[in-house]
Amino acid sequence: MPLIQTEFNDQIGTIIFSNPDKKNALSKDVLNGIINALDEFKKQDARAVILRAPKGSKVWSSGHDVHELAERGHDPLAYDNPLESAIRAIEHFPAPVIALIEGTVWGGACEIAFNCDILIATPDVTLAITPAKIGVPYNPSGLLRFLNMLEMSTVKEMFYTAKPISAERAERLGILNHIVPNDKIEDFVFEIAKQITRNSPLAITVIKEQLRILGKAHPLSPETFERIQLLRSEVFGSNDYKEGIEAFLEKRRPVFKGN
Ligand code: LCV
Repeated sequence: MPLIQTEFNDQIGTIIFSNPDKKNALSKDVLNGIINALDEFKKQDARAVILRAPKGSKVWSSGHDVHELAERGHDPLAYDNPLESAIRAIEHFPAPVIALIEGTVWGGACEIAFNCDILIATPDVTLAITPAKIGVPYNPSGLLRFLNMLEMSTVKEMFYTAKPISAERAERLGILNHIVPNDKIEDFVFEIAKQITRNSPLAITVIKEQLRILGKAHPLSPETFERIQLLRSEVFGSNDYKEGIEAFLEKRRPVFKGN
């Protein structure tokens, strides 16, 4: 199956990403494929986009491709990282992007899904935020994205434990817009997308951009930003970060020493 398949019907674009050997991990090729598909749909004036893994996936996505994470001493989630670029492509796409989620969602894939405009999932879905499991220092814009959706206490629990939360809890927290049975989710998502295409695309584009700007209205002084970056460099320069990746690749539990 190709990494990216696209469909375009009734002004609705569908992007099906897959990376079967790595549980749909978001490799740079998958991420660039999503970005290119969005560019194509923009040219076709898509009024809504559905982002999904292949039907029946047990793992929606296992997150960032760990093999591609930057080595120790380099920022694994820098501004130009393909994951960050794909997230911005979703945020800046002029029409709503709907995440159709089946299966488990891990790490950076949570951020991709959370940045979609509407999230619709099947009951078996779980969501896990995993940087602490790998020793990755998350980036400020990523943390802010989660803080825009969740209470601080929930963000802290999800980041500190790295444990998956259920679809039912995610809906209660406001992460998921709807939980729909597996045999009904495609029609349900397409119906919502069709409803969106019946409304004013210009109004929706401007409302989406206003919400993006207002959602980020957290002024940071340059000094504060620089301090955050220094803190992050202490992590991505650490032995723990190196150990987190090595442990994953060697399929063993990491032994973090806090340095
Ligand atoms: C590369 C993989 C991956 C993968 N990359 O199947 O958000 S952050 O900051 O944390 C960011 C850095 C990030 O997103 O990091 C990645 C976070 N993701 C995770 O922690 C999930 C890692 N994956 C898993 O826990 C398991 O693979 C799940 C539970 C998803 C599925 O388990 P299952 O037993 O069904 P395997 O673990 O056997 O995986 C099958 C193949 O996919 C590769 C994995 O290395 C294995 O490859 P081999 O067949 O060559 O051994 N794989 C899985 N996830 N993120 N490769």
